[in-house]
This record gives sequence, structure tokens and C-alpha cells, in this order.
Amino acid sequence: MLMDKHLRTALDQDEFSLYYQPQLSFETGQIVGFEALLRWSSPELGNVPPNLFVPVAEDNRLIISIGEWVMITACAFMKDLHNKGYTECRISVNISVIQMAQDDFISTVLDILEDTGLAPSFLELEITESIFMDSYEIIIYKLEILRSLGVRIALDDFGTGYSSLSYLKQLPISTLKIDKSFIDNLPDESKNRSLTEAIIVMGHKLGLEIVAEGVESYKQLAFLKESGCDHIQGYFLSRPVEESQVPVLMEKY
Ligand code: G
Ligand code: G
Ligand code: MN
Ligand code: NA
Repeated sequence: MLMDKHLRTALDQDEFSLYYQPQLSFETGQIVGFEALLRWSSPELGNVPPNLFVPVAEDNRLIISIGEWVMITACAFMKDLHNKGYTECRISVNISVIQMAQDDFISTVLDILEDTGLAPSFLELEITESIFMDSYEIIIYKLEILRSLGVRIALDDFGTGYSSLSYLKQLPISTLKIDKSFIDNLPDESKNRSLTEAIIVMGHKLGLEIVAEGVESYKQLAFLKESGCDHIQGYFLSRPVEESQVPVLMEKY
């Protein structure tokens, strides 16, 4: 397959980059973190979105080396931001189940933290329900070790068919990311309004931090603030930006 072939050389040829999307805290009105989002600019195929190439990279297992590059790059970026004086900012990285299934996943994460000098509590791993595919007991165990060392764990796309309440019980998570599909038609749609409010209350009772994803309007922001949501992420604040634009955002908020 064409994409498979070009993916094999993409890392060596420097075709990947990371964009960063800010998360704002209602409590402080400041940016508390960024989600790292992978971009692939292929000379042959053009810009290929991650929802197209990540599944291919999972099938051919390139996601292991690509994911390692993502984590190194994202942690180095955040350490650099700390050095610029923004010492409280966190970085969230999307992790594939294929990466977590590797025997050396924990040592890979710890090596990257040590090499970049980033403290564990400033790294958040975003996971989805797909970790329940197979050998999930080992993966949960690995997440528990990382969590005990201070690394944060976020459950991504929460509330969709892909994640359920039983995961909240089984996973050592610190953050719930409410899926964009719940946020889209707030505050007009009454079922989504109730569900969002209930997720926030439930999450807080479990001691979790709540992030709303895909916030595109002031109306959504106002509703989420009123409902006690902790953080928001979405185009209303900023699209994902390249690294050079991050200091501009830090000054703006
Ligand atoms: O950035 P965008 O909205 O196009 O992301 C689309 C999907 O790709 C999202 O589900 C996101 O979690 C996933 N994605 C983005 N960056 C990464 C990455 O570095 N690793 C993995 N495994 N998935 C990513
Ligand atoms: O699955 P995950 O939550 O990791 O995917 C995040 C994706 O959502 C990224 O690809 C990002 O570009 C996209 N995204 C972030 N904020 C918004 C938004 O406000 N609106 C839309 N349509 N997409 C968004
Ligand atoms: Mn994500
Ligand atoms: Na999501």
C-alpha cells in the first residue's frame, strides 16, 4: 500500500511535526497545558491527517518509533517552555495501545523524562478505550506504575461509544476529556447539557480533573464555566499551533 511505503521513510526524512493546542483553566484564566498533535507532511502524498495514517502506523507497528519521537519532541518542547518561565505548564500526548503493549513502555517513558529533564507530573498520557483490546491487565498495571511515579493519565473521547463507566473504575486516571460531540450543541441541546453537567459532577466526585474538548464558541465556554468544568480546549481559544506560536499564546492568556 502506498501510504505504508511512504510512512516507512517519513521519520528518517523528518516529515513529521507536532502542533500544540492550549488548554485553559477557568480557575486561573491561564493556559495550564497543551495537547501535542501529530502532523505528517509527505512530499508524495501531501498533508495526511492522523486519523488516516495512525491506523496504518499501528498495523505496521511504525507507531512505536513514531510515538517515541512524539513523546521526546513534546517533552523537550515543554521543558523548553519551563525554561522560558512557564514552569507550571503540562504537555498531553496521545498514546496508542500498540505503544503501551511494548515490554519496555515504562522505561521508554522514564528515559524520555530523564533525558529531557521534564518532571513526571508535567506529562499526561492520553489514552482511549482501545487499551481494552487485549492483554489489558498488563497495560492497566503499567499505567498504575506510571501514575504512582507522578505521570498523569487522561481518558480521551470520554462519553462516546468507545469509553464507558467501567473504565473509570479500572483505570488509574487523573483527567477526563469530555468528547467534542457532547460539547458541539451546548447549551441549546438539553440532553447534552444534562449529560455534560452529570459527567462533571461524577468526575469531580471521583477526584478527576475535567477537560471539555472542541469548544468553539463563547456560549459553550460560559455554560462549561457555569457547570464547574475545570479546563477547556478548542478552536474558540486556539487551533493547534506550531511551536513558534506558543509564546504568543502564553502572553495572550
Ligand atoms: O489533530 P487531529 O484532530 O487531526 O487528530 C485526529 C486524531 O489523531 C485524534 O484522535 C488524535 O487523538 C489522533 N492523534 C493526533 N496526534 C497523535 C499522536 O501523536 N499519536 C497518536 N497515537 N494519535 C494521535
Ligand atoms: O481524539 P482527540 O481528542 O485526540 O482529537 C483531538 C482533535 O480535535 C485534534 O485533531 C484537533 O485538531 C481537533 N480539535 C481540537 N479543537 C477543535 C475544535 O474546537 N473544533 C474541531 N472541529 N476540532 C477540534
Ligand atoms: Mn487527544
Ligand atoms: Na477526544
